[in-house]
Order: sequence, then structure tokens, then C-alpha cells
Amino acid sequence: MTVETLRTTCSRDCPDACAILAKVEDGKVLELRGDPEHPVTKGFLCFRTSRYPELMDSEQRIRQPLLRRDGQLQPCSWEEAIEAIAAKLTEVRAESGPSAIFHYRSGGSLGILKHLADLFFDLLGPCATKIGDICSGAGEAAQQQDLGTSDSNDLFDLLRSRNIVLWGKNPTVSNVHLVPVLKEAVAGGARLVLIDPVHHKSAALAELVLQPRPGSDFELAMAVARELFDSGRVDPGAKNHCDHLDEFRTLACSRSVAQWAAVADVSEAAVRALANRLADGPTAILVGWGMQRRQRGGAIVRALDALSAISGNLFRSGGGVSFYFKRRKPFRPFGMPVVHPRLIREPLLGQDLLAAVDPPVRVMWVTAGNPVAMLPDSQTVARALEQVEFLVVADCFMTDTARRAHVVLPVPTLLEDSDLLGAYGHHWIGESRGVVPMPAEVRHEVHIFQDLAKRFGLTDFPQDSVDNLKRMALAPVAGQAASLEFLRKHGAVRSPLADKVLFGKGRVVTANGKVQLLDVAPAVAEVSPPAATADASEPLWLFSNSTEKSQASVWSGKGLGERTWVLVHPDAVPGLQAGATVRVESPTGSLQAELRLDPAQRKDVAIMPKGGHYDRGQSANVLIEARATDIGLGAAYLDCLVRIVPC
Ligand SMILES: Nc1nc2c(c(=O)[nH]1)N[C@H]1C(S)=C(S)[C@@H](COP(=O)(O)OP(=O)(O)OC[C@H]3O[C@@H](n4cnc5c(=O)[nH]c(N)nc54)[C@H](O)[C@@H]3O)O[C@H]1N2
Ligand SMILES: Nc1nc2c(c(=O)[nH]1)N[C@H]1C(S)=C(S)[C@@H](COP(=O)(O)OP(=O)(O)OC[C@H]3O[C@@H](n4cnc5c(=O)[nH]c(N)nc54)[C@H](O)[C@@H]3O)O[C@H]1N2
Ligand SMILES: [Mo]
Repeated sequence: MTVETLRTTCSRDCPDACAILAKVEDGKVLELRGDPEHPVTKGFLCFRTSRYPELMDSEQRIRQPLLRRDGQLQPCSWEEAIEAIAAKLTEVRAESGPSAIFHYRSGGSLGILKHLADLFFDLLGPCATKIGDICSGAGEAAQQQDLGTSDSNDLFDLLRSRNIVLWGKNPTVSNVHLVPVLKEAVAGGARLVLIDPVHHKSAALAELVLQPRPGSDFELAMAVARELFDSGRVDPGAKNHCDHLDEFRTLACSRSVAQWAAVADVSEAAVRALANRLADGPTAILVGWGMQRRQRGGAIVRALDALSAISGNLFRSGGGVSFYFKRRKPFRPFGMPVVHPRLIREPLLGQDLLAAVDPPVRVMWVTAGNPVAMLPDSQTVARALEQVEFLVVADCFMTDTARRAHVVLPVPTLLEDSDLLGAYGHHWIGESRGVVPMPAEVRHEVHIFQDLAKRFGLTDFPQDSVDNLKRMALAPVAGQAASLEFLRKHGAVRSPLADKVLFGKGRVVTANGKVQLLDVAPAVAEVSPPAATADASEPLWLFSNSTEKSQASVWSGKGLGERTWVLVHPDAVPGLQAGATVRVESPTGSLQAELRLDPAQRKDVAIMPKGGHYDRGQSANVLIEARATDIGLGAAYLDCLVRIVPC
């Protein structure tokens, strides 16, 4: 048998969208590595993707369609599965109207062709859809409001920075291909600051580390702004570039540096050090996704936008305030805007589904998501999904959500799929193509919807080949050296539509070209601790953070085993030993976990993995109340207080 090396692009929900080289023999992957030619992938892959072949071959893989009969999910043929779905969709649309059909798509694959699922349901109805974004909703809405867009300077523009501030970001775990760029910047003389209440591996990269009180970044930003105003180091151009500068100054000056710093639980010296970094630019602020998953998440990102603008860094090469890279910009969208008859708020999905009556949601279709494990208040989400008359789940693996389905449709994994990818951590675009054939009973998602569209006579649904669909999507850039053929030949190409310096022309893209500075302080977050009991710890802020071994609820390697874990400072749980089984309790729920101890953590935090399986009692989301962020309908996952109780 010959050994070949084939190239594809990783489609996971990750900023990096890596170019993968797969060594393949006889339809089996022997080894995966990163493409050394890709400027961002630089020849290496993360733990979870290098171990992907094991997962693909594991018993979790779904290899054939399943249909619920006599209460059990049982193997069936594609014809049976599609017939059952088509019959139910026809019945429910006729009896209850399209608002009784709800399509929920998450980011399990960031492939651009996945949007064709939305088009199908828009043509079938339009049907009910989700509104909001539990991942980045608040931060994107904040930047949209302040700057008119949420995008970034070129990734390698960081090599021009004198200072880089990682504000609530852990690239060594969740954005690993940023790390070599940061290291190169540091080797070239840049100084790195990390601001995160949690101590983690990325601290080793930084020269200055701040561990503020969870959720107090607004106050920290105001302390820094006040220091800049007081020391006369606000950019003289700010009054031309920004609206509401006076109101912003009044807000920042409403408390002293000492008062703001006390709320943020950092020293005044730390505030001054941070202000010095911003004044000694160019300084790039890299805004993490974690801290905007709070009730004040939008206001926090708006405060960071303001800091970048008033310090004059926003418009500079080596500066900027980067939250997101506009990954879909190079692609032409499929379909056109429609008015949906019903919108289910993603952060409140469980309650909204249960409250939907007249008609109720009778059919729900889940594409590339595991809402039972990953949405807040998992119990309510599970209960709401269990009440849906007909649940369809398209996935590659058996998940907590798929286990509740009436029909499960097996789709290709990222090593079998064929699609196009942009990235939200850089501006390169790439193509994915199966490096191994998919199992016989697995179908490309596009083909599933093409089949259904034919049965429903939806003539506007494209019946083209996958390659031609890719060509259609690439239409905006194909004439600028980013055609499908070019991508195939060269692996990946930088989007010709992305400027190297986002606001290099001195204007943002709001209606009047000026930065819209925030001018009011956000309300204090409402977070209740669980009731105190004799042997319970003090209330601790729960962080459910990315881990290197999992992609949300999808684990590589051995997974979490029988129990999940919770990591705290030893003083937070006096008398308890590492390894003990404890109960983590919140006002919303409780679960058992293995206790881990780390004296480098704050004494008021508890850290758990972001994705544990719900049916195994491991999902941190049973502890987390479903609550929306101030803007953008994100989920306030991190506004959660827990207590630890010995078992
Ligand atoms: N290995 C791995 N990589 C992933 C993922 C994964 O599950 N596993 N998930 C992917 C996804 S879906 C996304 S959206 C991205 C990004 O996902 P993120 O949510 O950004 O990833 P995390 O690494 O959890 O980093 C968030 C950081 O924010 C910090 N934080 C939380 N609250 C606050 C606060 O109040 N203030 C400050 N300053 N910091 C705070 C947390 O302590 C944490 O270190 O990562 C992607 N990459
Ligand atoms: N407690 C807590 N909860 C969180 C977060 C947190 O920080 N803390 N982070 C939140 C964030 S940032 C995010 S983005 C969400 C993620 O939430 P989800 O997107 O629901 O996360 P996953 O568990 O990765 O589920 C994606 C599913 O898609 C499947 N999949 C992969 N490729 C394909 C494909 O091509 N087609 C189809 N149909 N399926 C595919 C995968 O097998 C997987 O089961 O979780 C959120 N939940
Ligand atoms: Mo995310």
C-alpha cells in the first residue's frame, strides 16, 4: 500500500483553522501534523486535533443513521431516516406552521457550507431560529457599537507592537498558534501583560501579570483611563476620533484610581504599570472571549475599546483592540435575509423552548452543537429538548443531545468533510477535503439537505456539487488570487479583503467614522451565592474554562473519566485534601468533582473544565444560571457563585 500525505483544514470551533497534513495509508490516518508552510499553523497541531484519529475510531462515533423505535435509538437506513423526517416536517408545517420547527446550529464545524442548513430551513418556512450568540455575542455587539465592526489587524502586525496586553485570554490552551507569534514579538523586544483572575500557563509568557477580582475589568479599565487623564497622556487626537470623550472622562474621573483599583482588587502600582504600557505604544490589546460571558460583558469590552482609542493605539500598526477576525467576510453568503417567525434566545434556550406555546416547538433540528451539555442551565435545556415531539440531531459522535433525539444523522468528521474555512484568529482561508473516505453510511451534510429540498420542491436550494458550491462561496475573492483552484494548489491564502491595519486610515466604520465611547457605568452584576451550610466553603466564582484536551464537550484522549474536577486555592477549602471527592453547589444545581489544589489561584475562584458530559454528571452547566449578557444576547456563564462541600 502506498503512503500518501494529504492536506486539509481543521474545521473546529477554534481561532486557528490549522492546515493539517495527514499521512494516510489504505484509508487510515497514520499521523497528523501541522503544515509547516502555513504561516500560522507553522508545522504543529494542538493536543485535541493531533489525537483526533483515535476519537474518530472510538465507540462514540456514529456510523449509521439511528431512529427511535420503542423508546430506543436503533440503526436504520437513510431512506427510513429521511422519510421519517420528511413526513414529520410536512405534518408539523401543515398543522402548526413553520414556527413549530426550530433549527439550532452551533459551531461544531466552522465550515462555510454549514450555512446551507440555515438556507434549507429558511426556504422550508422560514422556520424558528436562534437569536444571540453564547460564544462571542456580547463582545461583537460591543465592538459593532463602538467601532462599527469587529475585526483585527493582521496577526503578524503584533510583531510591530511594543506592548501586548492579553486581557482575559489563555492562548496556550485555546489559541495555541498565537503563542509563537507572541514569543517572536517578545524576542523582538515587546513586553507582554496578562490580565486574568485565573493563574494559567500563559502567565509564563508575560512580564506583568494581574489577577483582578473576577468580573471587575470594567473598574480596572476605568482606573487606567483615570490615570491616563490625570497624567495628561490621553492622545491629543482622541477628541477628533471619538464621540462622547467628555462624558467618558467624567465617567473615568467619577472615582479615584485608588477607588477603582480597590474594586478590581489590584494595586495602584499595577494600574500605573498598565497605563504606562498603553501610553508607551504601539500597544495591542488582545481581548479574550471569557470575560464578556458576564452580565456586564458588553460594557467590559466597550471599556477596552475606549482605552485603545483614548491612548491612540486603535489606529496604529502594532496597536488595535482585537476581539475577533471576521472569518466569513471573504465568502458570499447563501440565501438572503428573511424574517423568522420565532426567535429562541440562545442563552435562554431551555426556558424559551418551554415557554413557546401556540404553537409549541414540535420539531427541533440540531446541527453541529451539543446544547444539553454546553448551554447554561443544562437541566432545563435537557428537559425542554425531551419535551420536543421530534428531535433530529446531525453529529459525528453520540452526545448528550443526540441521545435524546428521535433521529440521529451521521455526518463526516473534520478529516472526512469537504468545506471552506475562514478563521477567527487570523485572516487566512483554507479548504477542507476528506483525507480518508467517510464510512459507507455517513453522508455529507449538503447532500442531506439537497435530498430534503428535492422532496419539498425547494427549487431555490442549490443542487450543485460541493466543489461548485465552494466556487459560489468564493465568488467575492476568486478574482483576487483566492479561487478554489488557487487554494487547492497553495493550501491557504490570506483573505484579499483584509487590511493589514484595520483602522489604518484613521477612521472607524461607525456611521460618522468616530469611535462611540461608552459613557455610563454598567449595573453591578446580580449574582447570588448558594445558601451557606456548616461544612461549605465561602462562595467562589466559578470559571468553566477551555482545557487543552477537549473541544467544548468533545474530548480527546481518555476524557474526564468518572468525575470532573474543580481547582481551588488550598485556603478556600481548609482541611480538604487534593484528590478528595467534593460536591460543587450553586443555586442552580450541584455535581460531584475531584478536588484539585493550586496555591497560585485567587482564594475566591473555583475552576472547572468548560465541557463535561451531562449524562455522566460532569457538565459545569448544571451549576450555571441561564442569563443573558447586557448586549448581544451572549450567555453570562461566568457570573456564577458556588460553594464546595465535602462528600
Ligand atoms: N483547547 C480548546 N481550545 C478552544 C476551545 C476549547 O474548548 N478547547 N474552545 C474554542 C472556543 S468555542 C472559543 S470561543 C475560544 C475562546 O475561548 P475562551 O473562552 O476565550 O477560552 P479560555 O481559554 O477558556 O479563556 C478565557 C479566559 O478568560 C478568563 N476570564 C474569565 N473571566 C474573566 C474576567 O472577569 N476577567 C478577565 N480578565 N479574564 C476572565 C478565564 O479565566 C480564561 O482564562 O477557544 C476555542 N479554543
Ligand atoms: N460552562 C461553559 N459553557 C460553555 C462555554 C464556557 O466557557 N463555559 N463556552 C461556550 C462556547 S464559547 C461555545 S462556542 C459553546 C460550544 O457549544 P457547542 O458548539 O454545542 O460545542 P460542542 O460540544 O463542541 O458541540 C459541537 C458538536 O458538533 C459536532 N460536529 C463537529 N463537526 C460537525 C459537522 O460537520 N456537522 C455536524 N452536524 N456536527 C458536527 C461535534 O461532534 C459536537 O458534538 O459552548 C459554550 N458553553
Ligand atoms: Mo466559542
